[in-house]
Amino acid sequence: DTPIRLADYLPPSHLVDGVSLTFRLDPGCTRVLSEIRFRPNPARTGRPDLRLDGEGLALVSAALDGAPLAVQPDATGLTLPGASLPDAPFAFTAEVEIDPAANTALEGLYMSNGMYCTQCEAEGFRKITFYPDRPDVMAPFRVRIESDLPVLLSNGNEVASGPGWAEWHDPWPKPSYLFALVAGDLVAHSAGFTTASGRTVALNIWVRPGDEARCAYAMDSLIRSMKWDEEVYGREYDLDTFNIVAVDDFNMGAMENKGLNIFNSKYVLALPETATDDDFARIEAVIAHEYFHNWTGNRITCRDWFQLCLKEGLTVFRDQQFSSDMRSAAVKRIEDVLTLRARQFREDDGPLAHPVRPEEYIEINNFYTATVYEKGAELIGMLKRLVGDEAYARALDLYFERHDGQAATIEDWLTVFEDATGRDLAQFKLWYSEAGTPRLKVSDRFEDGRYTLEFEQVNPPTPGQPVKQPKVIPVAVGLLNPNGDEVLPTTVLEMTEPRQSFTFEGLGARPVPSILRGFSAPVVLERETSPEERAFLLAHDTDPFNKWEAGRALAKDVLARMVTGGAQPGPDWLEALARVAVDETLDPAFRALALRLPGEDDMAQTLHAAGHVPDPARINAARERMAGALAERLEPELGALIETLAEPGPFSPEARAAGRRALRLAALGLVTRRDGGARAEAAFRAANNMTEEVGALACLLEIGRGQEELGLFETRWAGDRLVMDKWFALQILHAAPEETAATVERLTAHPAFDWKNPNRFRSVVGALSANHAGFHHASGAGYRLLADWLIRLDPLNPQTAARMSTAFETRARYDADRQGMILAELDRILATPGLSRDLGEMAGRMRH
Ligand code: B3K
Ligand code: ZN
Repeated sequence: DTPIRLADYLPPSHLVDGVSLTFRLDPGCTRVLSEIRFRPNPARTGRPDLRLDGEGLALVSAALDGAPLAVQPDATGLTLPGASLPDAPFAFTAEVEIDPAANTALEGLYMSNGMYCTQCEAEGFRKITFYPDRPDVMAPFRVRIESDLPVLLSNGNEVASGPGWAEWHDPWPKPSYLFALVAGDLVAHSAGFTTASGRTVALNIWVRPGDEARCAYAMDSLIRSMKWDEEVYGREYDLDTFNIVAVDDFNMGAMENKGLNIFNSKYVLALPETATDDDFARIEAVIAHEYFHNWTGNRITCRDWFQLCLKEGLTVFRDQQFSSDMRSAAVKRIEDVLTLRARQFREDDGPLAHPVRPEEYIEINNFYTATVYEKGAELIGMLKRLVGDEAYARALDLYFERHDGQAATIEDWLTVFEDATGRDLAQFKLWYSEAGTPRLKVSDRFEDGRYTLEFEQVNPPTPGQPVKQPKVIPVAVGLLNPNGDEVLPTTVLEMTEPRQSFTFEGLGARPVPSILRGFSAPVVLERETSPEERAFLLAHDTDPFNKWEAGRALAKDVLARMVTGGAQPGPDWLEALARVAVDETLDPAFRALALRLPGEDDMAQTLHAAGHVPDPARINAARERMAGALAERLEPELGALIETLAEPGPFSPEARAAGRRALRLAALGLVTRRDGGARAEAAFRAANNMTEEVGALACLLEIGRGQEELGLFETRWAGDRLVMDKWFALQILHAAPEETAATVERLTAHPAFDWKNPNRFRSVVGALSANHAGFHHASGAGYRLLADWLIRLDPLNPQTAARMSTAFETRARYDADRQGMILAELDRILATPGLSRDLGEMAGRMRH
């Protein structure tokens, strides 16, 4: 498979003025009739060929301006020779046959529980009909759907319907990847929204009959998102209808198709009894994310797939802003940084590292990564910090004004900021082109009231990029005096050189620095800091992120010493944490985050970066001892915490109540290590919401108990797919390292293990690699099992198989035995006959 390169970009040979599609739906044999009105692109000369993408299509007939065409498609499409095409607008019509029932890859038109649905991003439209399936070809679509199913949906507004058919028109020119069609026996949870300019919009969330009572939270999130985008970005919705459909079989979270978002049902359906607080928070974020794409992604789309971060980084940034406004900004920032480090720093550290704007790919679906999304969002955050809030708002207005209706590039985006602010962003652009996480080393000195911070940035090599240039790094800094008062409020230092120092005058005593406040840049901060200083910042820092970070760093230092030297957790950390745990002036959600111990994968990454070879079993054992010591130290306080945090009255999904539940469950987890599970058993039985039911069960499983509760849970929830996904995942996530692989084997033999359903597959096979010590068990059983399942899934669903193969990306951290076993599994995958381009690319990159 040959790579596609950014440098090879050519504008399309032809533009499309309009598309009409007719679908005669049938599970095994759907007919798709298309009429595409082409016009030569004035930006291209010399009568170039017109290439239409098409895969797995049985061509019935084709015609050009009504005259039958004898064309022979090849494996990936068909070419209409330029010399044979009119030098003026013309219509290409075709009729093709496709088989949605046989489509297990869940890309293109497929079926899920008797319902038809589509997924076209990135290149699924070519599995529906012949078309220039590239995002820089934008056109208005008309769609006619013929089917006996009661609900027939497509993009835009419904313009006509009758028994067995419906017609839709989307007036907004869009690329084919935003096309969508749904047909099924569905019911709607409906509401209305009036935009700022007075347009009324019908809102519908379409679900399977029986699920309509589970849509209220998603609808509420949608309405809040619509309002927020008007208030904060001045962006209104632009159609008469906004439809969301929940689908059980879906490769990812959701899809922003114009006016017809299609969602994995886990990001729509929620009741207090079935969804946890984390589920509610994710529903809110994903609903917002897809809605926000209407402007950042749909009205302004990407010129080509190398520009993916143009829409994804910006839209993630916007959904993060929204969630911080709806919830606690401090807690949201901490959670986002935890995810960034766990997924993106990990990616940047291994063989899959790539720039936020990659320069080549084999399969574009492999580039919907933490780097493009989460690091992409960090770049927007840095840009905003560098230019200031007011200039950011002006630049965004200019971006919407200048590029509405266009397929744009990162250059366009940065030019908007340069024009709006007069700033040169040439150096900033390196963040888009160079992969890897910069290391920021800091040292300081104090003389005669002058305090100097000295920074050095190191940009480590990544695959294909041995040498890097210095980046512009916004470093938000504050200074505290020794009694804990802030003597310098947050100030953004702009680092542009490899080495740079900043001096602060007129200080009475040596200050304690709080560096990289709010995590102002996606870098690894390296600074020798004493436990006392960390404890001081945990107690006094006014920046909530750095306050948490100080506790985190303290815990990681302790855990690292325990793993490498077998030490016991010292009183510094225990006392500092005990104070936070009972400090009623702090948000319970923050206290819960402070009590969460560093994850095992995170520790392995940290130890590896510090020059050690991480031993997963030792990390697991040390973390257990650490939790045990914390439980012992906090024992006198835990009972009261659990009592006082109990929420009286009906369940509320809002952040305040969720934070209290999170702290209460953190305390329950610790108490369970002291009381043998008595309180967790009682909490499980008393639970009236899924957060506490599953939380209490996890506490029991963590100490090797909970078998009876697992049985009760299964009996209660056997009919609920989303809840049963939790039942599967929990047992694997909390299995002892030596039992993890066996647990997976047992559960994959369970009759409810429907491995063709991506959610269920992820809840079992994904949970395997999320259990660090279990997956990396010295026997290699975890590696073998994962490879077995990837090889089995690949022919059916290459996208999901490829995504889950990233469990192997951390190979280089471990000892020679483990590395050898991982390599053997990658080789076994690569030797599989008929391996997909998706999994082949991933395994190949990880092999080298
Ligand atoms: N744009 C989609 C992701 C499509 C993934 C294709 N493999 C969802 C989102 O980011 O909003
Ligand atoms: Zn997105």
